[in-house]
Amino acid sequence: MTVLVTGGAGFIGSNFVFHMMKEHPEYRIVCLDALTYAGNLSTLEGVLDDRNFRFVKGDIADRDLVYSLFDEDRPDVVVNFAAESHVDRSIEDPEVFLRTNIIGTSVLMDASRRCCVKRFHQVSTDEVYGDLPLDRPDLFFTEDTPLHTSSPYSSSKAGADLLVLAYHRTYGLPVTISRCSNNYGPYQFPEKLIPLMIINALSDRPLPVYGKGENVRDWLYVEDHCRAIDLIIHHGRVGEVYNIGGHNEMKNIDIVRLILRELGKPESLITHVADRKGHDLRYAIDPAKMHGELGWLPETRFRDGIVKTIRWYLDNENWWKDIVSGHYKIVEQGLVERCR
Ligand code: NAD
Ligand code: TDX
Repeated sequence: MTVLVTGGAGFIGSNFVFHMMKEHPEYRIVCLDALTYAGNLSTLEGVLDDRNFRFVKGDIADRDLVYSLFDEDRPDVVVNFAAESHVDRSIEDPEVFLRTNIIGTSVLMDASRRCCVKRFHQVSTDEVYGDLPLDRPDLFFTEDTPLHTSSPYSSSKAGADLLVLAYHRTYGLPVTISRCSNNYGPYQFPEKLIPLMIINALSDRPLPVYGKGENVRDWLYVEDHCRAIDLIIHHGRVGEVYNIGGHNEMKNIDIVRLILRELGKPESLITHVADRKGHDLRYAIDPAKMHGELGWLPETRFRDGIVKTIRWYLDNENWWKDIVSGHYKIVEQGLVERCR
């Protein structure tokens, strides 16, 4: 079995590569990643020489490259993590989000049709449902919640989701989609809330909280997300959407305070800054379908996961310091050469 993992040099994709190589050592894993600012090949250094692993640097929207990769590697399953993933960047400059997240997904699906892949799995997000009000804790996103996006990022992900379902209906492509809540854990790029706050706190720099910090996210430890996708590609029903998340709702300000407490740093580092434009208020997933059909439940409670995550950033200073200094892009060329 050959699994093509796109975006495998990013946060969730790399954790998924490690998960699959551990759980399915007989599978061949091919990783296609453009190594944008968010891709870090050093993350995958430990598996680059594994004979069941291949890394290819390339853009999912590059049709010639994608077709020749499919012709060479004949993937059975495609799991598409590759995306522009940061909401704030999409507000500054939407275009690359449309190209990667929508056009890139369609190119991958065209290649998947040509090669008759057995499953095309699209990694989507709960942000396609828009947001929920803060004063209605009884409301959750289900798979039937209408798409109602707020940012260029979430709109591009919703556009991709619609295309994926259209390829299923029109061409019979065997697709599944997962819509997950906010992930946290090792190897998350330090532009996202949790790693940014940990790193700024460690460096005694201000912690920029948007607005009052009252916005709520439903946090999932990344390994729980990887386990869920593994289950969906093996046992999920073709044409279906699965919500992944697990009643771990937290206000941003409470997370920031918790991180400061764990690191023994003062709350005076918190700096309230201008709110994000169009800032979604609350995300909360109802994971009943994942649980009922596939027996999945999150295993890591937020309290344990955040402590593990903080410990990981403390123990892996070189990983994030290389990103902060830009050194990770200097060592990248040598690593890419090693993969040829
Ligand atoms: P990330 O930004 O850490 O990684 C994205 C990876 O995709 C990077 O390695 C990057 O180099 C690669 N990439 C970007 N454009 C590419 C292109 N054109 N061709 C090939 N590779 C390209 O993102 P992440 O947080 O790991 O998210 C992975 C996926 O999961 C995304 O599709 C995202 O929408 C989705 N998701 C993320 C979260 C979250 O909390 N991080 C939650 C739900 C869903
Ligand atoms: O500096 C910050 N200050 C702050 O208050 C940053 C970076 C964020 N925030 C707030 C905005 C959000 O309410 O923290 C919350 C989380 O922000 P992000 O880490 O940027 O995540 P979010 O916008 O919720 O989107 C994430 O979850 C869904 C991922 O980045 C997406 O890829 C995923 O689809």
